[in-house]
Amino acid sequence: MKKQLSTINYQLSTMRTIFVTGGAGFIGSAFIRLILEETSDFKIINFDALTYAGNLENLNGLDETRHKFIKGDICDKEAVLQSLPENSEAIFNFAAESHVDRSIASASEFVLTNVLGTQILLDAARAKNIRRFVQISTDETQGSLPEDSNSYFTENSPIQPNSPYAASKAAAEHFVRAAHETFDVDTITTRCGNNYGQRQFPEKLIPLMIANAMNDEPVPVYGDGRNVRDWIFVEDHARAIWLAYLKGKAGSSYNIGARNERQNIEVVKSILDALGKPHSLIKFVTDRLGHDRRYAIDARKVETELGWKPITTWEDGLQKTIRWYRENQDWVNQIRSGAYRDYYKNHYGMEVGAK
Ligand code: NAD
Ligand code: TDX
Repeated sequence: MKKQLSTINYQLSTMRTIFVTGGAGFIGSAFIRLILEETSDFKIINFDALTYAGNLENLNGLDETRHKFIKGDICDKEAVLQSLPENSEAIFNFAAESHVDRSIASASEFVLTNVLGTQILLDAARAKNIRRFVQISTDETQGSLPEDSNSYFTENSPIQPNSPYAASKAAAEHFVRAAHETFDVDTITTRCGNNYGQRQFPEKLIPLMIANAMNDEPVPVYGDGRNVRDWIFVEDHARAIWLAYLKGKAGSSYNIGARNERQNIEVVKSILDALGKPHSLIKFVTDRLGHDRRYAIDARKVETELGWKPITTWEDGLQKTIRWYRENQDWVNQIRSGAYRDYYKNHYGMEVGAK
């Protein structure tokens, strides 16, 4: 026993610390799992405010000798400074208000967390001499692409956000750039397309459709259902972020995508088919305001400069995702009660989860 403990102490002392914000959410928790599984010399401080989207169950089973959870808000400067160890290897900023529809209903929380919170972390990175700052951004900061064209978002596409969510993430990108240009903070910005996979909060398209369809409830499709999103399995995104951290050039941005464009209606039909549910569950509903038509990412830079390629195909990823939701109905049902039902009724004018 004594020997084991001394080995652990030795490991901790030689380990390097990374500070992950928003690690109790969908992508942050997948990222933490990946780092704990695929590296042996990094320990993680996971700093998360546990908003409606954060869930400690997303962290079940993690190696507690290498993962420490701290409940805290990135807008709380003192809490950030207290929790962030001096000379840490990196900050990975996943923490955000992340849902476009909620930003249309009320944008202030998005400005606070996504903009002010990012600036507080940038200041903390300077104060604590952090080696690298990785900002997890989104393709949505680059606006919307025309349909049926060969246009793609590249790292040089203009930043022209359309939703309040995207505007807040774009503002954060600008502050990250400013920290690099003005203070020489070593920054990396990643811009990814639409993620799907295990543990995604069922307000986003894919988990919402799975949860409703599993319960034989209508699946709401906005507008004509022909908006296009470029889908990537969450673990492939997490791997790209890690490579961008390890190999990226200071001050650079990296657009991450798996070359997997799909119309929403096609995605929804695939989910219903996989679950053996009828297409009659599809209910076309009022379109989202300012609904971006198409996102599509040119991934050549991450592929060539970082040597990254997605591993999971759309077919495998969707199957894995659906299997996870089927096997974790308690996780889903816990979320689809209380505040979620109020949100759903208010947004869609329909009830879910009431059985
Ligand atoms: P999510 O909503 O599932 O998780 C966000 C997490 O951040 C939650 O755990 C929440 O508790 C935490 N959080 C929110 N406000 C906080 C605050 N003030 N302080 C500390 N923690 C706070 O989001 P996600 O889908 O995992 O997205 C993670 C990041 O990736 C976001 O920055 C998002 O903009 C970006 N992104 C998401 C996608 C996608 O498809 N989901 C695609 C590209 C980029
Ligand atoms: O009920 C729905 N019906 C519907 O048709 C919902 C929730 C969505 N949709 C449509 C809107 C979009 O065209 O599906 C598409 C995907 O919607 P979301 O899952 O809300 O994602 P999106 O708006 O594309 O933004 C996502 O990708 C980029 C994430 O939410 C962001 O956090 C990320 O930055």
